[in-house]
Amino acid sequence: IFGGLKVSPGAIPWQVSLQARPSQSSRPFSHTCGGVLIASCWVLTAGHCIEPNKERQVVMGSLSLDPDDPAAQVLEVEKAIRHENYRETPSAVYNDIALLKLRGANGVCANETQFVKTACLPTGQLPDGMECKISGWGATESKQPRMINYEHLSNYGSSHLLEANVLLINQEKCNERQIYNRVLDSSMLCAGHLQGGVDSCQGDSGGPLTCKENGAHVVYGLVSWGDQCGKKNKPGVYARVTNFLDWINSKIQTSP
Ligand code: 4AZ
Repeated sequence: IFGGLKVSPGAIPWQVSLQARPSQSSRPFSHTCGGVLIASCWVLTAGHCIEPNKERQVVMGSLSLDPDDPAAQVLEVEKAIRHENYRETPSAVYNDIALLKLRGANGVCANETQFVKTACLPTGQLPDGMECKISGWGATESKQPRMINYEHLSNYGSSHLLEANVLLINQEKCNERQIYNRVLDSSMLCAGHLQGGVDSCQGDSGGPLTCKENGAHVVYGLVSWGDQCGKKNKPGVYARVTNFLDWINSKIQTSP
């Protein structure tokens, strides 16, 4: 997170860290993406966070990702479901959404605590200009590396969960020539500050953009892509969760 502040304990209890390692490896898991807990056994993340042939786990309840944190809950990922129309081009990432089913027993995976809670799904579109919140362990404005090596995240990403407030940006405005020049479709939305400085960044992908809808925190977007981070006229682009409500419900309902 560019231009962010440290999150207080329990303030973003639906934030998870998606961690991966090569299949059949004994290497440690390392943070690769954010995610959002939407039910005890289900996490929403970005489609581009799902690489093949990885073993995955999620960590929740901990701001520092320290496995010795007594509030941390570590859960195995039983399966990862990427959207069937996920597509990456040099200019954009389309339908950038995936569901992770966590391993548990009798429909219980994550345990609700002061530090672990689900976020709600949105029910409709929210107004342009609304203030919403992003969070993650990704790259910050300081020490911007040329490339991020997640095996050494603490060198480049944030070792503490960070948050920032961003504004929802009008879709037509964000598709203007000087911003994203017509590459945005209905699977995306823009949020940020057109003057620059406050933004999501690499390592925040898949994590939440939450807004208040009728008093409830709803996951309105998932960190997806952007032209670098914190640049003027290059706001963050988020997967537009309202576009995928039927997809989410159908996957959760039909999963054995
Ligand atoms: C990335 O590379 C990335 N400023 C994520 C978010 C943004 C840019 C890049 C948005 O994962």
